[in-house]
Amino acid sequence: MTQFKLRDDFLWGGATAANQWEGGWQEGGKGVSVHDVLTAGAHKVERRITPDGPVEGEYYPNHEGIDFYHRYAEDIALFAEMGFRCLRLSISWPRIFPNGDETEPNEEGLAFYDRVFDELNAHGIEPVVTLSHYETPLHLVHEYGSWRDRRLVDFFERYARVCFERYRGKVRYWMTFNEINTIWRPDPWRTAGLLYAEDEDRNASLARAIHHELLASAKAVIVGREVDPENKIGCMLLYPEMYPATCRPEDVLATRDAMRRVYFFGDVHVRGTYTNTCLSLLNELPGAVLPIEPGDEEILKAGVVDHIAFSYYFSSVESSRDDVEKTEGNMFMAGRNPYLEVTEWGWQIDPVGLRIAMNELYDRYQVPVFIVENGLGAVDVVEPDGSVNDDYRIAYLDAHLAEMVKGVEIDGVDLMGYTWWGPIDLISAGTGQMSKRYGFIYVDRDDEGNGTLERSRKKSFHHYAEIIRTNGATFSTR
Ligand code: BGP
Repeated sequence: MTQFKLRDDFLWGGATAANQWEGGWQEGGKGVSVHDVLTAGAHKVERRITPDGPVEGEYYPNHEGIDFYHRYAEDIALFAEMGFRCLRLSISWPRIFPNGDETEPNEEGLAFYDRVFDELNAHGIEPVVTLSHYETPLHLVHEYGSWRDRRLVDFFERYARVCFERYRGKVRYWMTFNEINTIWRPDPWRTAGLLYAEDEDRNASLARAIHHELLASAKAVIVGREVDPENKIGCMLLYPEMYPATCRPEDVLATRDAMRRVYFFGDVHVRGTYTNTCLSLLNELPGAVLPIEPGDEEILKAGVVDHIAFSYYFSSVESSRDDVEKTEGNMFMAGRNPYLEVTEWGWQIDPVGLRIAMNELYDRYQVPVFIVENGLGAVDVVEPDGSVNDDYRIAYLDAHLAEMVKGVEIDGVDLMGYTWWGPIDLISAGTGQMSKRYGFIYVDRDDEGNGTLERSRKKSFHHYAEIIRTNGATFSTR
């Protein structure tokens, strides 16, 4: 009998993104990113984009984030106290190439991440680095129309090479684009710097941007391997589990059709080619032509990833008819499932869906998978004694980990690790709020930017530390 178990080097940790926590938006020579022009939103309200640049009188929460730029040593010490084996973080592209199209990188930006990676390594924490987490330099949007333009492939390749060379030996785990499949959104600003003009042929632009991002991702993988064959480089998908609303075959088909938007990117990244799944989807979009040039197909083949990283927050229900009630979801609206509860932000809580998702990805691709985002955004109450008793966060974590361990111990999924989203409170990507808190560490800051930024441990901090210390033993099925 084969005994499946969590890897001995299972990567327990947390996940963050530069734009949501660093702050220092104009320090150290950093340029402006697409995230720096997103205003704060409100409860369940998306943020507005001021595409030409920050506007006087508006509040841009990412500009200061939670000031990780200055407080990284203190934050890393807290992660070390929890026993983190890894920390997922992103490099801000405009910190390294402020405009994106320079030929020489910004030394101050590079030096900042040297300090951060050195600090992590000194604590025995593996950096897990995303090269592009919603941080395209704004200049590339203005000058080139962002990923519509093929020149971005070269800019990204240059940026990736600089990072791989500079951090060789300090970083071994990499991801190219965060949630690359969110480009299907009607307004893929964060993911691809695209804001469609009214009269624009959207399908044509979308297909161009998709191909350019995939090419850039493959080139980065090729370069990363060339610089250091020890590098482990993955893609990163937003993975919503999807269920048919009923057992009507048409609903099952509608579910499969909706999942093509996820598998499109998994297929190219792992199989190195536009499969029938990808092409059948494009065929439904008049004008969507992939701008494939000679040599591109070889690049996609050579640049296949080592593993698949994914975010998992919610599941959705799909129907072939327009008869399913909708609720909020991460980046996309979801079909409401009457069997599930929702978070305060309307995201459906579905731990079993995580086990199903791991299995689906591993079945389909047979490369290791890595859960690099999962978490609960909730309003926390600070008690008069300063404590935060976030039992709801603990319950969410435990329920998901229990299913995750089943996915490994019973189903045999090869899982590299688990990084909780936002182990320290940070700016919400979707709403720009601070009050949508994910952290095990509380940060004193509100939605308007008031507060001391002081850090403190929530109840869940001690809980997660114990889980890591025992390598998830309480969830074992044996
Ligand atoms: C993912 C992003 C993260 C993060 C997370 C939670 O889509 O990769 O950057 O923000 O979702 O979403 P939110 O911050 O909107 O609650």
